Amino acid sequence: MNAAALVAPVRALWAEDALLPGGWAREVLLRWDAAGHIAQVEAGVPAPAGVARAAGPLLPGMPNLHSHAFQRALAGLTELRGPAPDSFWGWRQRMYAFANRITPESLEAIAVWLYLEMLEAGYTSVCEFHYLHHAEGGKPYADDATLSLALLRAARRVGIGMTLLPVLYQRSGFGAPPAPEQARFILGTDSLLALLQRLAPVAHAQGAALGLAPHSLRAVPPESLQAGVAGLHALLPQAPVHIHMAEQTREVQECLAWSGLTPVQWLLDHAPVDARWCLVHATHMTAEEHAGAARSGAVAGLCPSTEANLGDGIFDLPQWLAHGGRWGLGSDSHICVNAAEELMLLEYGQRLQRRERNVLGSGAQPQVATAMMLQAVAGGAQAAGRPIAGLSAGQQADFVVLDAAHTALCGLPADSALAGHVFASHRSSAVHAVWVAGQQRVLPHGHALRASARAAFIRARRQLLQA
Ligand code: NGQ
Ligand code: ZN
Repeated sequence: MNAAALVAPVRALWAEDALLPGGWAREVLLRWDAAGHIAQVEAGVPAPAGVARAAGPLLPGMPNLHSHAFQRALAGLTELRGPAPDSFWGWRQRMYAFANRITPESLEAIAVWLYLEMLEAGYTSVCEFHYLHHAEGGKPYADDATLSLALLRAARRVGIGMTLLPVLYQRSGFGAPPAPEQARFILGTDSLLALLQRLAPVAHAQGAALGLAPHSLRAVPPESLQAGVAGLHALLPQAPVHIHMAEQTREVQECLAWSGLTPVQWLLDHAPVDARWCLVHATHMTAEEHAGAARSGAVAGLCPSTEANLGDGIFDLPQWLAHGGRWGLGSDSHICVNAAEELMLLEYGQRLQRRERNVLGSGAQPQVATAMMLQAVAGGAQAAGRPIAGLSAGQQADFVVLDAAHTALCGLPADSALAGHVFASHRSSAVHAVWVAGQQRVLPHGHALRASARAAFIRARRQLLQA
């Protein structure tokens, strides 16, 4: 054996329990290649000498399918009531005021910290729904890619996977011109396609994917939606398309008044919706819309903590699943950055509404946390347009090791340990270690950049609040 072979990294991990796409398996050996892709997953093998043993159950990394990174620095600043009842629309005004102060430097500092928090909480990739294109006041930067590049750089610095979705935004409401506070978001369809072309080599070099996000039917006129999606798929045939849908009942009413159709129905009738699409917050749908949208193959993007925080309503996930619908998780406004907590909230919303228990379990997978995690990973990977669909050969080696010694998990069989992690471990995370593309990014004491990233985030937020 030569010296190089002796120091070659061991690209393997053995776990007593691992959550594979088909369910829990015992004594699992995971091997990956130099590019960070899983080469082999073998169950029922004794721990080989020289291979590290996981400190607890091995889980697939969770894709985060919906993020507006800058909003992390707004968390905590909008939880106060005025004289009138507050709503999503009041929050949005505060959010706009905050968005209009963001600089390239503050955006990068916020995103670095946010993505680090995501990694520490079990998310291994993020779809960034990015609509801040211009400088303060709406003045274009010399390069339209300035803030997009800041986000890609942030992802690369902390080692999280990314799908960057530059946003098409052209209207303040159905048929209405943009408002002054939206000036930073406005980009012509051709400029957006040029931006994607400009970003393609940078994204490719770091293993990131690109897609397009028509912001919403409110914000994008039909001809731009059509041209944007066609242009995207001419450039990148498999690229994902994400859009905000039917989050608030008011927008459903406005869409009806504008077109005679509810938003999801309008989209299904006017756009080539298929498995490349992700419908974010398709909260308010009729029975026909559930059936039609699920049949299209599109992923439903669910953001339980943000949807609760903004008073949106509760997505009817059992109805969606009954039609074979796929779904994934987003942390959206980042009022909560914790994959386990989102799963808990998702199930609890269903329980509270139906006055039942264990709503998202099934005959095939009675363990609710296990069922939710497998579905969210599969749907999240589809929405991301990246090979991150869990622990199987060919997928990226993105995984999370739980701490078997955490009090909420200790002594439990693996499927119950995952339930302990999802329902009972909060504010003292049971995440022990996190790997992305075969590289360990989170150690038992956190991410290597934790102290500096935290300090930079706090500094950036302080400056934004003084601005
Ligand atoms: C956003 N967020 O783009 O950040 C939106 C609010 C809007 C959520 N929908 C703005 N949660 O929808 O017009
Ligand atoms: Zn959103």
